[in-house]
Amino acid sequence: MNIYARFETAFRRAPDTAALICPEGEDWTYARLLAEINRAGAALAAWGVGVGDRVLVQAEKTPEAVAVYLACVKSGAVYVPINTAYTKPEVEYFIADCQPALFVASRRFDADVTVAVLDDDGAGSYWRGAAAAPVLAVDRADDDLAAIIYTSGTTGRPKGAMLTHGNLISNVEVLCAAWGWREDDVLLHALPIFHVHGLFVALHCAFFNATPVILQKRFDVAALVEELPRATVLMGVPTFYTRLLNHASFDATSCRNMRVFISGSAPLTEQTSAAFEQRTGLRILERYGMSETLMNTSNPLAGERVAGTVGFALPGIAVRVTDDDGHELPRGEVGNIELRGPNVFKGYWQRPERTAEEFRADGFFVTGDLGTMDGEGRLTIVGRAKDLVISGGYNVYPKEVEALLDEMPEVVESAVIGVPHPDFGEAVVAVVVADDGVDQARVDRFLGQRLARYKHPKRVVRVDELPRNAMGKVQKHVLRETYADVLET
Ligand code: MLC
Ligand code: AMP
Repeated sequence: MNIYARFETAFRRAPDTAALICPEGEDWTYARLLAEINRAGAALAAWGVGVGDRVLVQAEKTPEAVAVYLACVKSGAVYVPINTAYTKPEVEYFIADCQPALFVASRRFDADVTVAVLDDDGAGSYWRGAAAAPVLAVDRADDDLAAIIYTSGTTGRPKGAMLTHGNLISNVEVLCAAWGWREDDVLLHALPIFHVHGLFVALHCAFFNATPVILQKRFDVAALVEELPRATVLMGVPTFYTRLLNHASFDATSCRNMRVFISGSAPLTEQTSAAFEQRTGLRILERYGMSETLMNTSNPLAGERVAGTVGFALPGIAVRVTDDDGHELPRGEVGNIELRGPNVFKGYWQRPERTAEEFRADGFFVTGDLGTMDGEGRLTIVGRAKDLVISGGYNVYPKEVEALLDEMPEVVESAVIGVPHPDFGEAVVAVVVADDGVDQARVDRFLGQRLARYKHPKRVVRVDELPRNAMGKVQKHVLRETYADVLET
């Protein structure tokens, strides 16, 4: 079934309920949202988007962008959201890879693809010729694609994880039950809507129940604290929680109506968890997910939430910890986290070999995360087999940054690592073998038009040589230890 049909059934039952509460603009009821989805659907049709066509979207977080997302899914198109921070060369890669029928952008974009400008009422605008006639949701099978979410691997460029209607439906059903979603819940939404956390976890839970969403354009801690009293649920990355704790007026009173604070996308430290509980009396509920699999495990809503763990496998999802041959390890041992279930994606867009490499013969997906499971089935993530930095919940692939640094004429070689950062949990540092002239400013200038800002090294360290093992491989763990303190200010 088309997941949108499930949303629409809920929306129709609650036409007068606030859907999107916009502190910086006009609020939309669910009746208004339905009308805007029809308008966006008509616009998609006018732009020639058909069933199965990819719609690439790099848009600011607005109610209109939400309507475009829902209209894409409704019309059977495949929604492909990308980070608003990406530079032109990064966007061009996604255009070439997913071959969209339409690129919906917040601003004008000069490329060899049809571009609809979302926030511009002039010529070339997204809404051109869009009559708001209602149309039915296009029938979709569970196995049909709803979205492609780009994520990088350990090698090469970003790969598109193909998520189906069945993946999305099964996950939102499981999450609404696990987190006890209520008719009177109000979601405070400060995450970006181009990743699974903000889009398929947060928005879907609210839309499935047609409950209100306070849609904040971006994360701003003061604005968040201001809105908290009228919310019941917040979903965030750990940086949200450390910033809340650093905000003087955040206390138990701000949380008086809060039912649950949920954290994910990056490790929540036990320290943050304890400090949060001490300040508010509430224990953050941590869960674990990925672009390829949506949500996999969660601490319980009722029952003990153990800090430092990501809880139990969600219903219907099998989680195991294995050795490198895929054999399940005894409880308590550390190994690869593998998963199987209706939440697991269909494969990487147009990369069957890469897809095959990441699945076991019995259908388990190898996540690249390392973990251990206790006797009760609680999972703890202890590290990553993949070379990946998670900074403030954004993934940065060292290979991508290294490849660009190595293009600098003054750089002989480079190694990019993640080191502890007080705000982002972990952040990017580049260790380079290079001429004297290479410093932070020079690197920033070089990467400027080529790489999204959040991927830029927060510190560039110049060395004479990189540590290598007997095989000649750069020993990143040595670098991580050596430079562990460089960002702890
Ligand atoms: C912003 N900057 C970052 C950064 N975010 N640097 C490193 N890591 C980050 N995460 C940099 C900008 O480039 C800029 O640099 C400066 O910080 C200020 O930018 P900003 O946009 O004003 O930052 P801010 O709004 O404070 O953003 C921080 C943040 C944001 C934590 C709110 O990063 C965020 O929303 N993160 C959530 C990401 C997310 O949704 N992840 C889910 C992935 S899904 P300069 O140099 O220009 O000053 C997933 C699966 C799952 O992982 O399990 O959920
Ligand atoms: P992404 O590819 O952006 O979807 O990021 C997914 C990765 O985020 C996972 O493979 C984990 O490494 C990490 N992740 C998600 N949730 C958690 C969590 N609660 N604790 C630690 N890491 C997490």
